[in-house]
Amino acid sequence: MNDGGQRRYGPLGRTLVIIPTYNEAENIKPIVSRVRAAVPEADILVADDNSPDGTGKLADELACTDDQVHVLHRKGKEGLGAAYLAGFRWGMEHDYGVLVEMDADGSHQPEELPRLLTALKSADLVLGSRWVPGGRVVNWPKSREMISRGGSTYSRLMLGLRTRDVTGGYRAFRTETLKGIGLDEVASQGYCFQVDLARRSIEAGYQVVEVPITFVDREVGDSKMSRDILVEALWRVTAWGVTTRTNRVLGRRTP
Ligand SMILES: Nc1nc2c(ncn2[C@@H]2O[C@H](COP(=O)(O)OP(=O)(O)OP(=O)(O)O)[C@@H](O)[C@H]2O)c(=O)[nH]1
Ligand SMILES: [Mg+2]
Repeated sequence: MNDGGQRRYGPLGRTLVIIPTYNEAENIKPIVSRVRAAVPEADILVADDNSPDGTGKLADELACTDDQVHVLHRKGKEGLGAAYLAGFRWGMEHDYGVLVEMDADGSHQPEELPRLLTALKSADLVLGSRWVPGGRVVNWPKSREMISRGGSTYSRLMLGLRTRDVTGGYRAFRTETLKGIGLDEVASQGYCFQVDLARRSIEAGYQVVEVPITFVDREVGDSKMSRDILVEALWRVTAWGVTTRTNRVLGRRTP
């Protein structure tokens, strides 16, 4: 927990990079090989939701020839949040000390992961951040940037957070942090899953730091961004904001 920077952090332990996939056939092999090259000591878990394009089968082929690559086959598309929760549980059962979130489409550059892991030596959660000095986005349409920046700003204001990039999905958690925030109560499915984990970690008093990243827009494959995902994010963040404020007024802690 955050005690004014006085806390001593234990060793990180083994790292598991969790990559959720839905129809990422063109991306899965390149991303796995980039992670293996950038952080050779880390293991990888591909959490595939039975992608119709055969991503799961391609991941199995990688796992057959590399015992640091694992595949979690899930029965169908249930959203990013559910895939990560299943991946986190798998990582906890297998005693990893660090659980990393990374997209399959190359937006989160594996070559930047060592910097996130170095920062985690003295933190509970490291957020790869597009909106701190040194962070940036490459090739993103202005409309997407506005949605993302707007989502972060709205979430920060509603939830009273100081974090600049609350919606980003390139993160490194100490496993203890995820155990401490109570994953059983996390119901968010789409992108607000990321806001949910960030606010829970901050509200629980964990040391959350942002490290600048260069986010690169996907070059191949289709986006899973949808109107439903945005609507879910908007109503959940608004509901959390109202609850947080009400609890502050009543002097209660937000669950
Ligand atoms: N297992 C699983 N993975 C998902 C699901 N939805 C998205 N993903 C994966 O989550 C990661 C992020 O999804 P993206 O579609 O890249 O979302 P985005 O970055 O906002 O959209 P883009 O603009 O297309 O990059 C990718 O690796 C997806 O394959 C899902 O329902 N299940
Ligand atoms: Mg993407």
